Amino acid sequence: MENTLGLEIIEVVEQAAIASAHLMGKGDKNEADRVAVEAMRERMNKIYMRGRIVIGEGERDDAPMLYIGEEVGICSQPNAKEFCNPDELVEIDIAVDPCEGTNLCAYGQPGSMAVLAISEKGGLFAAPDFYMKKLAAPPAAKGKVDISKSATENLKILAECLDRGIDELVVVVMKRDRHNDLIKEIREAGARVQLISDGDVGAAINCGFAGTNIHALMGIGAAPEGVISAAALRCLGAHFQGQLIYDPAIVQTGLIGESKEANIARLNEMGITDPDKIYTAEELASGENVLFAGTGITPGNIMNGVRFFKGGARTQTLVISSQSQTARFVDTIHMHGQPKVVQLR
Ligand code: VTB
Repeated sequence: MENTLGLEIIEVVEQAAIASAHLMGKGDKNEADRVAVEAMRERMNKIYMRGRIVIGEGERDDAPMLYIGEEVGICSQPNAKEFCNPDELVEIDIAVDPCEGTNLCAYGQPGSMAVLAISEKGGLFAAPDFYMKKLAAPPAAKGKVDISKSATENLKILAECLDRGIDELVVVVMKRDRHNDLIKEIREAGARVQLISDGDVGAAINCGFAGTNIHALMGIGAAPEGVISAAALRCLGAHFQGQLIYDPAIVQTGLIGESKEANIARLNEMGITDPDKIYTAEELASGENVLFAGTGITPGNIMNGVRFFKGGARTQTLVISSQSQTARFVDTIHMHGQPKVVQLR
């Protein structure tokens, strides 16, 4: 799965990021998302693979492209019979978020990325469009911090694992009313809080690398993106746990319906019999081979955003692979114009 597919997957996220970056700062998040979806799908459909979207833009009826269940790859194309032998190809599951942090992109703020995770069939949890309580932490704290413990307890454990004072810890939390108590508790415990407006995938990934000065992600974000974060953190050997949130008393807006009972029924229908289950990174991204790829749209902590120049663009992509046990930063110059201009900036 790794070699040529890996390279092509890089181009998938690069193309999505370049498309969104054209709309960076234009104030239109839907358009920034739409162009990324289109670019991602177009590039994906040129890959000689049998891919299936398990996490995408939503249910088929709501999303015209990259909807859940959509078959992608050249073999899914109408004229494919002539040159594709599906029996020769492994089936691949794909989780995508073509423009993670659409607001960040639309308002020119740091931290938006085009991301995806792939695995062999069945290797990624098909998370429903619900919310998810998340806990991400560095490898040293893997399996030691626990989402069912209080933030205060987890900060003590984290400080021990990282051999530093609680006051030397930085916890990323999304700035939402639902997190007011959590933020207060983290501050009272002595740690520092980095509030972000959006984009918890990037924040989670930062926890997997030493030197980012981000030591944990806590709080509630979207569930599908939780799987993509889990894929990256699993490959990095870092800690990730997620628990679905279905109670509208906890998250009042957005993705979930207004009745707790109806939400539970919806989860049951999807085959989730224990809605309170706490999932580990290894359960959310359980495949033998898992690969994460993300290209910065706007600049982030560990990656640059897309930089345009006359006739081209330069991108930076992070590819993390469980198979080769590598985290690779890929720096690409895209030459669009004629005559070609290759600028090192
Ligand atoms: C967004 C987005 C995050 O969760 O906030 C979303 O910025 C859902 O939360 O990166 P809200 O409905 O409160 O905005 C993420 O998409 C990913 O978890």
